[in-house]
Amino acid sequence: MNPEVAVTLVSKKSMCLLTPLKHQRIALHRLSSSSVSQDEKSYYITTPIFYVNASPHIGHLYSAVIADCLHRYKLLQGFKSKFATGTDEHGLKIQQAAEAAGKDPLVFCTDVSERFKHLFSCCNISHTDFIRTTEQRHREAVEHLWSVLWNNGFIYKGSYEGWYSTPDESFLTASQVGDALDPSGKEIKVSLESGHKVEWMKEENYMFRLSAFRSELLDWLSANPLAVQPERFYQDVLQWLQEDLPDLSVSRQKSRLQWGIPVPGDPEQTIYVWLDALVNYLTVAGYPDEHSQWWNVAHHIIGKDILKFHAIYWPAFLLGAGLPLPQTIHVHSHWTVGGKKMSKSLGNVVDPLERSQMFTTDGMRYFLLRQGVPDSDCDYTDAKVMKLLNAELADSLGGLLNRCTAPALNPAQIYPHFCSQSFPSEQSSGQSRAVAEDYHMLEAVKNLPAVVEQHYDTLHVYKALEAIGACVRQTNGFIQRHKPWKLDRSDCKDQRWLDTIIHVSLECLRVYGTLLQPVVPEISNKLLSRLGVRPGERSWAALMFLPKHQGVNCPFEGRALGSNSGVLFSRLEKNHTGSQHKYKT
Ligand code: ME8
Repeated sequence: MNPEVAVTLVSKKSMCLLTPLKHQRIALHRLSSSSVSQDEKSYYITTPIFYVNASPHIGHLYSAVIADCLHRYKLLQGFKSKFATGTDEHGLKIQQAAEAAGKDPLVFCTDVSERFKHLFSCCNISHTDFIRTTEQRHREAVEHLWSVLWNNGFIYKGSYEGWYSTPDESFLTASQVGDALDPSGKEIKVSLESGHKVEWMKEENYMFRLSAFRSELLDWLSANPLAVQPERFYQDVLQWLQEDLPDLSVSRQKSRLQWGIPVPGDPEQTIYVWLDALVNYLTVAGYPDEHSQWWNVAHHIIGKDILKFHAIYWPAFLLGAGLPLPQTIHVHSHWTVGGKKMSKSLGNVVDPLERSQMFTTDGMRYFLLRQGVPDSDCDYTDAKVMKLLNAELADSLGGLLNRCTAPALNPAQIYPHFCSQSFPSEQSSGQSRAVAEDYHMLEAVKNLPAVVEQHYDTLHVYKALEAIGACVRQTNGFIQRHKPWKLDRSDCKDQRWLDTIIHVSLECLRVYGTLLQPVVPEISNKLLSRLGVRPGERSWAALMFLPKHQGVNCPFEGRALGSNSGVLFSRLEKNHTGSQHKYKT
């Protein structure tokens, strides 16, 4: 045990229960894996619940957009999907922020929580549940889980002495703490990971027997190599499990922390905010009532800053309560600004609401998912957003739609007929007008859904968008190569070839529009509506590309295009007004 964290056992009520419980837990594991097939078509995705001590920034929106993308993708695949987000409202940090604002804590929390809700609704975040930890249903879930852990012997009363970081609401060992100077030049101790100030604390409180779970956590990780993704974060967790794993303090004295859920049966103690917060995932699943339909298929999206809480503490709490573990913990890296972490004191916080008004909601969603890489941090600039959106959404994708639907090339405004002689399914001479590159393009677009699916599933959305972008460029190249505007419309062979070029290009656009729905729902809707693709024809199952090449009737052939509702994505222009950069579409 770490010498800085001295734990004195006051109650040993529980020690003898370990062996039978281990059997019970293993049995529960089996039960949960055998119920996977029954829940095959259910999916449950969560974001972290966000602290209400400050307004949302692009990092928060990023986590929500990733989860929203996955939720929409699963719905398109025919899953029943639950998507939870919300706000984390208890704890010392919130208590102090409310005090500083001179507000009643609940009023303060409601205020900031509403700002998150507003942002999410403006950005088309289609969560099915928004949880606040101050809700009664959550309190019941936390109290229940606490009682189960207590009854199972994993909570005991002890005394904690060690470092605590209020901004992180986290306990730290001596090796996680370093020296630093505060702005006035005073020597202070800080968390090496977050850089936040830490304080020495000594208190009698309740401890969770975290140390008892090391081998089970290792077993879980080795049996589930994809439980924590990407791989580098999985390795971090394994590394932490090699280090000291002291028992965890799971309550604070009420005299220090009033803003929280009291320990059941001991109102002089308040439950530790992280235990409280993590249970939100169970609350939304229905816990303590029937929850297995969702809990057995739970996937968490988190930032790298809260990995230890999710990949060590949370599974240990669940094991202690005999509950199944989450299927996947998807970890993403951070957005920085000017190479630095966003912070109020540096004045570099990027307001997501303002940016989504500047660049449009879909523009912002696209940028975050196209540029954000789970493995490494990414620096945000407005100039990058403008350049990317102009190139990929306005010019490449928007330009392609424009070309295929322009009255000059498509005067009848229909999904034209495909001519198999002009573009046979196998490359051949004869009357074929198609060349080798055209067949390469068809192959790429045909394989695209599988490629995108694989990248969405592993949350490498940027790779999916890269693959779609490459196909869009190929389709633009296809049109450029054959210059349909130069064909002689009075010649029926030329007319058939022109129709075929447009038909194939619209088929490509239909695939791109369908695959892009989870990322840019409004743009995709506009695109698919313009092509005349009906709402019931936009699912993954309806994604057969160019059916005419597979000897199947194409339901779109000859159908009228949808009405023209303007350009797909307007180019963004930079307006210099004083030192401010403004963007307009
Ligand atoms: O930690 N880049 O809440 P929080 C990308 N309440 N994502 C970022 C980010 C950045 N710069 N900054 C924050 C808490 N995030 C707890 C969570 S869950 C049971 C309790 C995102 O408001 C990222 O998902 O500090 C990170 O993990 C989360 O916001 C932290 O939000």
